[in-house]
Amino acid sequence: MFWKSIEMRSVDLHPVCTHKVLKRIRSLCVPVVIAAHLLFVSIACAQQQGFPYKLPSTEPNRPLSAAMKRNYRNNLAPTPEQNELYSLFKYTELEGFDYNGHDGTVTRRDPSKVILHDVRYYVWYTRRATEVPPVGPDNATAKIPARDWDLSEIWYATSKDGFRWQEQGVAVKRPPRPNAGWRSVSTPDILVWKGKYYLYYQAFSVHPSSAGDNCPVSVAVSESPDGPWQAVNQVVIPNGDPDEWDGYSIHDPYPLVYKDQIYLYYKSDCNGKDDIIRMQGVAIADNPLGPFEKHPLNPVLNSGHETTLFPFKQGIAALVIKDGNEHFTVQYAPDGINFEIAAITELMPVAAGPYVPDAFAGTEDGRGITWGLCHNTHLPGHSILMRFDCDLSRDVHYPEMKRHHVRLKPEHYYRHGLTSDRLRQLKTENTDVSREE
Ligand code: AAL
Repeated sequence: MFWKSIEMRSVDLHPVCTHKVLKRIRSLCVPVVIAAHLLFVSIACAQQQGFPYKLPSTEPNRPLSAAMKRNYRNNLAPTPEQNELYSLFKYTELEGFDYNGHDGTVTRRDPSKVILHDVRYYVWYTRRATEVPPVGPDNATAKIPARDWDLSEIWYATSKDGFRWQEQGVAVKRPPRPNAGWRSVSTPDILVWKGKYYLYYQAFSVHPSSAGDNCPVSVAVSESPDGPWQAVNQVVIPNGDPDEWDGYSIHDPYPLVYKDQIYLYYKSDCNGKDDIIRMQGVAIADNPLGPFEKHPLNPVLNSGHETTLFPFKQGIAALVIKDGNEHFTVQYAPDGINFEIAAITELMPVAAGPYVPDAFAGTEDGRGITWGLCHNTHLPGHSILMRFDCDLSRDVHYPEMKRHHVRLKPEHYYRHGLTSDRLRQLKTENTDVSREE
C-alpha cells in the first residue's frame, strides 16, 4: 500500500519520473523505517524497565527522581564506601592530661588543629584552672568563672603518637586591662606562615553572659611553636555592624592557606538569644595581622558550631558538626566559598581540631584528614580533650570507617528520655483521651 501510494503520488506529481528513481526512494526509505522502529522499541523498553539492580557508578541516562539526582550530583560518590568525604568517627581516651579528679576546676577544650614540627605533634587549647567550677553569668566574679571557657588561658601540649600527650604550659596569657582578652582568652587555632607561627583566639573583655559570647578575635605571634608568644593586642577580625549576622560575636577562628592567601574561617551566633542561629563565614588576608576582608557572600555555611575545615582536592571541605539544618554533614566548596553537602554522617567530633598535613601548603590537591583532637563538654563543670580517627582522606581506605551507622545500646537511647515537663503533658493528654472514651 505504502509503496503503491508513493508510486501513485510520484506519478501524479511527476509524470516523467522513471522506475529507476522510484527504486532509489524505496532503497532509502527502508533503513529509515527500520531505524525509527528500533528507536521506538528501545524507548518503550527503557520506559518499562525499573532502575537497575546494580547501582550504576555514574548518573544513568534515564529519568531520575529528585533523590536519585541528589545521590549522583551532590554526594561525592553514589555510595558511602566510595565517597571520600564520608566517614564514621572512632574515639580514644588521651593519656597525659590531669583534670583534678574531674571536680570541675580544671578544663581543657576547643583544641586547635594539630601540627607536626620536628617529629612531634603540637596542639593548643583553652585551659581553665579555677578555684571553683563555673557558676553562670549572674554569680561570676573576678575569680569565679561564668562559663567553662571563662577566666581561661591558652595552653599547649606535644605528642609523638597523638595518643600520649605532654602538657608543656601556657602559650598565651590573659593580657592586662584594657587589652582585649583581659577577662579570658580561649578557643585558639594555629597558622604557620612564612616560617612564623600565629595563634588566633577569642579575646574576651566581658565574661560570657546569658546573651552569648561577645568577643572579637585577636592574635599572638612566635618564631617557634614552643613560643615565646607575643600577643599583638589588637583585634584582627572585628565584629560586624550590630544589625549584621556577625555583629555580636566572632568565634572559633580557623586559618588555612588557600590560593596563596590566609582564609580565616569563623563562626558567629545571630538571631537573638532565644532563637540562636550559628553560621560560619570567612575573612581573607595577605598578611596574618590583616587587614582581613570578610567575604561578601558570608555566611558561607548555614550551620555548624565550632569550625573544622581542610584542603580537599582543589577546594575546601568542612565538618558541619552541630547546630543548624545541615548539622552532621561534611561539605565541600570547590572554591572555598560555595559549600554543598557532600556526605551525611553521625556522632561527629565536637570542636574537632584535625591534623591537617597540608593546611598551610596552599595546595590545590588537598589530601584530607585521618585524625585529630576534639572535646566533650558533658562532664560536671568541665570539658576534656579526646582523640578521633576517621577516613576523610584520599590516601587511605579504612573500610570500618565507611560503615553506615553507629551501633548504640538501648541505655544510650534511654539516656535521651523525655523531659519531666513533656511526661506531665502526656499524662494530661492521656487522661483527657480516657475521659472521652
Ligand atoms: C565553643 C566555641 C567558642 C564559644 C565557646 C567557647 O564551643 O564555639 O569557644 O565562644 O564554645
